[in-house]
Order: sequence, then C-alpha cells, then structure tokens
Amino acid sequence: KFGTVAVVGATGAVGRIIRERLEAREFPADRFRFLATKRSAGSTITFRGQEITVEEVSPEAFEGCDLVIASTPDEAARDLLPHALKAGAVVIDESGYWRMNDEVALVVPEINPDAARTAAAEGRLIASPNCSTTQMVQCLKPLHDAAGLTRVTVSTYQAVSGAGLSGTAELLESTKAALENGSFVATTFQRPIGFNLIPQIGSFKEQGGEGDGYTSEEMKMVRETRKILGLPGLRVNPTCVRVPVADCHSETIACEFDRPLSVAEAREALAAFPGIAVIDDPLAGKYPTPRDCAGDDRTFVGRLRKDLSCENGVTFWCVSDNLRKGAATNAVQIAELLAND
Ligand code: 2RA
Repeated sequence: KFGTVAVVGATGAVGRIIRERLEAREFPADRFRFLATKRSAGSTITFRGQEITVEEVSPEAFEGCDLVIASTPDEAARDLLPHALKAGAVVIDESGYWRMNDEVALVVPEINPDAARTAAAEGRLIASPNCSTTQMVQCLKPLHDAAGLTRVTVSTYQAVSGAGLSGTAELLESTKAALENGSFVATTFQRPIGFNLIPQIGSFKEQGGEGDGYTSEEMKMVRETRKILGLPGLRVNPTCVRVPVADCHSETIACEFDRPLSVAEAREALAAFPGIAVIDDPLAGKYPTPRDCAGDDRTFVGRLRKDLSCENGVTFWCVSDNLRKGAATNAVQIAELLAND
C-alpha cells in the first residue's frame, strides 16, 4: 500500500481516466493529490466523496509523495519526473520521453511485472508504453511463447482521443463543418479528420536513420515492442493511421512464426492470456469494434485466420480502449502490482 499518491496531469484526457480507474478499482492509499498546470490549479475534483483541490505541479510539489502517476507532454515528463524520483517516490510515466531509456522499465503488467518491481526497488522510473504498442504486445506475447515470433506487420486505425481532448473536439467540429458544408481548418491533426483518414501520427523526424519514411508513432511500435518482449531483433513493420473514431484503437496484426501455429492454437493462447477477450465468430457477425469496446479495460481480438502469404503466419484484428488499457488502466495496474507486493 502507498501512503500518498499524486496524479500529475490530473485534468487531461488520460489523467481524468486515471482518477476514475483509481476510484473504481479502489486503489489502496491514504491520500490522493491531483497536480496540473497553472491553468487548472485551484479547481476542485470530487474523488471518493471528497473535494480535492488541484495543485500546480512544480519540482517541489513531489515532497512527501510515495507514488506518482504522470500523464503529461514529453517535455514536462523530462523536466519534472527526476524531481519526483529524487523525492523518493515510485514514478509511473505515461509520456513517451523516458520509455526507451536503458535505465527505465517499460512495463505491461501481464508481460513483464518483474521489471516494474525491480525498477521500483532500485529507484528507477517505470514507463507505460504507447497505446498502440500496449494492445499489440499483449497479443504478441502469448503467440510468441507458443510458436516463436519472427515478424509482425501491423496497420493501425487510431482514435482521435489519442491526441487528447483537442483531438476529440476536432472530430466533432470537423464532422459538423462537413455536414453543414462549412470550411474547417485543422489544428490538432494534419487534415480535417471528419469523414477522412490521415496516414500520419506523430512526426517524420527520422529521415536518413533507421526510421526513414516512418512516423514517430510507427517507430514507437517498433522499438517499444522489442524492448517489452525482450526481442531486440524482432522485425516489425507498422503503418499508423488516424481515423474518425472517438475512442479505441484498432489494429490489423499479421504475425509470422518460427514454428507452425494453427488458428485454433492461436485462439486458445490468446483467450488464456490475462486481459484479452476473444470475440471471433464472423459468420454470426461477431468481432470487436471500437464502439463495442470503449470503456472496457480489456483488449479484444477477432477475425483470426491463417496468413495466406507465408508458411507459419496468423493474422487477426485487435481493438482496445486507448485511454484505458492503452494508457490509464495499464499505469494503474502497474501501481496495483506494486501496492499488493
Ligand atoms: C495517439 N498513440 O494515438 C498516440 C497517443 N499516445 O496519438
């Protein structure tokens, strides 16, 4: 059990769900503090029947905290979280800034819980993966254990809430503008997202390097997957696409293995893995969709089939709520495993 728990970025899209999950899952702690930027400081939030005033986050604000769960932009995570560690807190970070640092544990509790335990004991930071990575690695782990994963090709269909509250607002506004024949200037996304698809999430900043031609989101899927699964040479080929869906990222995942793996064996391995629900009866119209899966902590899988283009391959469809398992739930589950030790 932790004494004082602080949520940093408590009023953002993910922070709001972290609070909700801590409340719903009855996270054991004596005191909760909610930290945010100056803009939200001073507002009050009702939590477990009590009014809690949002405090302005600063390097000094972590004094007395035992656990810090942070969901902030990368720069804030870079500048602030070392102070939280210095204050002696266990720190779980949702941002992208620290994930690939060798000192940092990148954790999905169903896959590598011991990495979180060791990092917490040694005063090192624990990072929660990018949302599109988390749901994929959850599926890859049992399949790898069953047949030895060698290659993954993934296409994503990512909800606007992955870009925060402004992404959700922009879906509504650009859809409304399109319906009313009005013009719309996109600010959060590269194009109006209403009635559209955008094959860019993040930036094209790796020209000339390993990630030449890929976006930063796509390279997160490559590098974070290798780190979490402990497979530095795994071949991962992602294409990430923003779609006009409110919540839940969907993915088409094609896996190739060392050894033969039947569709029935893959289905059984996925169904037995914690946090995964298989809904796979396409003839009866049963497969997961974003609208069915929103607001659920689980990762859903369907449309399992043999990959016709290679010897030992299985392809499937995967849907998960990007703000739940993709972000808040995963961070709270890491905290739970440490609190229950
Ligand atoms: C997105 N994966 O969907 C990002 C958020 N971390 O934009």
